[in-house]
Amino acid sequence: MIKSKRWLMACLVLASCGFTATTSPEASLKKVFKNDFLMGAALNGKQASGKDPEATAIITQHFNTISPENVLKWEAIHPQPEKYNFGPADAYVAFGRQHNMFTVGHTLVWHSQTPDWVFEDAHGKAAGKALLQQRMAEHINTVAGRYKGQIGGWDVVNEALNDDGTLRQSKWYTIIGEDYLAQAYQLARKADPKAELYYNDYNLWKPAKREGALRLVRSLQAKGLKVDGIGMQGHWGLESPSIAQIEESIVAFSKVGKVMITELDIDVLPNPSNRNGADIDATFAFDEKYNVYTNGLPEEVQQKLARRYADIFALFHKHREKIARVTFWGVTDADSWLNNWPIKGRTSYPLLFDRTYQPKPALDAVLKSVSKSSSSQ
Ligand code: 9MR
Repeated sequence: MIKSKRWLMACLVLASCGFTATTSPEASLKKVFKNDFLMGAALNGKQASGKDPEATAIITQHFNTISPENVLKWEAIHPQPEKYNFGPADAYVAFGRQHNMFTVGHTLVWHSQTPDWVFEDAHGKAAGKALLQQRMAEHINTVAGRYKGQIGGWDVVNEALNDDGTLRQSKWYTIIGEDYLAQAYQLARKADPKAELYYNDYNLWKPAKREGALRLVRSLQAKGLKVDGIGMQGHWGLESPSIAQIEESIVAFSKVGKVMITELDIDVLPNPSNRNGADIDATFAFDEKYNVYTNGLPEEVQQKLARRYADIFALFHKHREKIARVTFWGVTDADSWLNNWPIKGRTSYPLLFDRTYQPKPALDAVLKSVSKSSSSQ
């Protein structure tokens, strides 16, 4: 392959020619990390139903765990009070069984992607506490019960915290009160006693939110509830959070249970408001100046992304005894939610495979990060 002048310049600056986009055909993330943690990806509906054969090839070569990007969310599986739409979720679970993968459930109780009717009574007024509790119970019993023994672990409650560590004033909270959290874990345990039960959130590297998550999980465990671990969503940037900030949370969370890096992707696009995390409501109007790589990612940015992934995976490998699973939020760049957040219609590059299913230098970086971490110890 003929390298561009820009690439050569980048090599000179880096004093090395960096990571390459070609990896050996046998290279496999799940094999490289087989003694360390599970490696996973979130699947969209098309992938979960096996209708994206090129994605299936990547998934089966590299991953041994899957998460459902959307098919198990309330609005998708339970759109109306009496109507469940199990088809796509059944296909997802069948995909996991067919390929012998640890199959994650995401998510039972969340403030987002939950239809309005859940929080309303028959007259369209705010539902009372008893009605909402009854709905939560019916939903968890039905969904977690249906996949009992097939889903290995559930994100029981997703994103219950504000960034300052206090509890989010979601409708769950305002109608039921703080107790909705304990009830959700109790119901999930009853519906599938053997499934692992997690708490999952974004921005958990922030010290106040880290403390909030620890307080929450410890308080549930103190009530005798089963919470097996914390999922740290990895919606991170090229520079932030720092490796030290991520590390502090991994170490802190390992004291209360398993640590999982869920929803990993690295956003390389400019950030209109220094936003971070994954607050779905924090969106901006489209502006071309924030959509800077429509014709491909410049080589120096590819290399920067690869180095960022190398540093992150060296950290994960260093803490491999604490980390149970690392899951990317998507398979290829074309699938990523970051094409539409925080601005709709952008061309994003957050994952290890490009829009044509080809490996990026970032894949090479992750595959090589094990030796980097081992040699630095
Ligand atoms: O990736 C998901 C995207 O397709 C959906 O439109 C979006 C809607 O809420 O949810 C995305 O996934 C979110 C995940 O469920 C929870 N953490 C933040 C993720 C990114 O928004």
